[in-house]
Amino acid sequence: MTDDNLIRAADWLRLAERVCVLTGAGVSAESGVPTFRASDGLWEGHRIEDVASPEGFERDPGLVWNFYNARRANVKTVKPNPGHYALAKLEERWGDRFTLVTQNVDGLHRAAGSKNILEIHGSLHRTRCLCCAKVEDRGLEPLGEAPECPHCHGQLRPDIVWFGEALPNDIWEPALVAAHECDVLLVVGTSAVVHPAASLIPVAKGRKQPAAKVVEINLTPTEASRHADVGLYGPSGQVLPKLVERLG
Ligand code: BV8
Ligand code: ZN
Repeated sequence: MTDDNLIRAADWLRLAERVCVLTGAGVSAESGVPTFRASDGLWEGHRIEDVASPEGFERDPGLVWNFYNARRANVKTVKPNPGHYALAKLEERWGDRFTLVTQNVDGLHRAAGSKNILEIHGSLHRTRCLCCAKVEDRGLEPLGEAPECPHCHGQLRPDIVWFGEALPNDIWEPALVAAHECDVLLVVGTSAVVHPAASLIPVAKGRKQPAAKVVEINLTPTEASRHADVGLYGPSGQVLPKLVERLG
């Protein structure tokens, strides 16, 4: 990451009225949460359609609950890293004109103090009942292979958006607005492969003049890079604190 790219990004942020951030698994990598598409990716040993799709859950709910209980157990042992804390610090500067849209389900942004968070793919902490539809925050305790709803004894599923499922409107709409209205969009730690999350990036670029400035923070260029006005390449746990420091 070159200093003048950092300075450009900080200058754009300094002038920004509204800031939006889109994060992916890379922002939690330095906390010890495996990413999805790296060689040690999470999906290794599990086909997506078996563990992160409604069909897979229908076919073998026990396998899916084992997969999610293992992820809950992993996240229980980890802490936010300096990148999460830096984003919480940035939010203090803009308040409700700062929106953090995350694809992550690990809850680490909230643990680091971020407030205005849109968890567009749901959360490992929550379950949803297939019968009474009640959503509960169940922390990260193991829930066994066939947890029952405490209200109606119906079958529970993770409150997570699986492949082939629509994102919850009440979360996705505000994310679209935040991307459309922002002056700067930080795209942090995502391969920008999964849709519609990745479409937030061209949405920010496509809004009325002047188009938002897109800053990509990643280890390497990604699908997002072609929309980025600048790329800050390095571990987000190091780059984000440097950006906050530069902002002054
Ligand atoms: C939908 C919950 C329809 C699960 C997740 C073909 C083309 C385009 C789209 C599709 C297609 N075929 C199918 C689709 C649609 C599909 C999709 O996008 N598929 C992809 C794979 C092609 N999308 C869907 O199915 C969505 N729903 O389309 O519904 C519909 C519409 C209306 C009505 C009914 C139905 C639902 C998508 C949501 C799926 N759920 N998560 C779970 O988590 O258990 S997605 C999953 O991937 C995670 O949420 C994850 O966050 C997300 C994206 O991955 P990343 O976060 O980007 O992680 P990844 O490993 O890929 O990348 C990590 C990055 O970090 C890398 O770039 C790496 O370099 C970087 N990095 C690593 N370390 C660091 C770092 N950067 C900085 N610092 C570091 N230290
Ligand atoms: Zn129920």
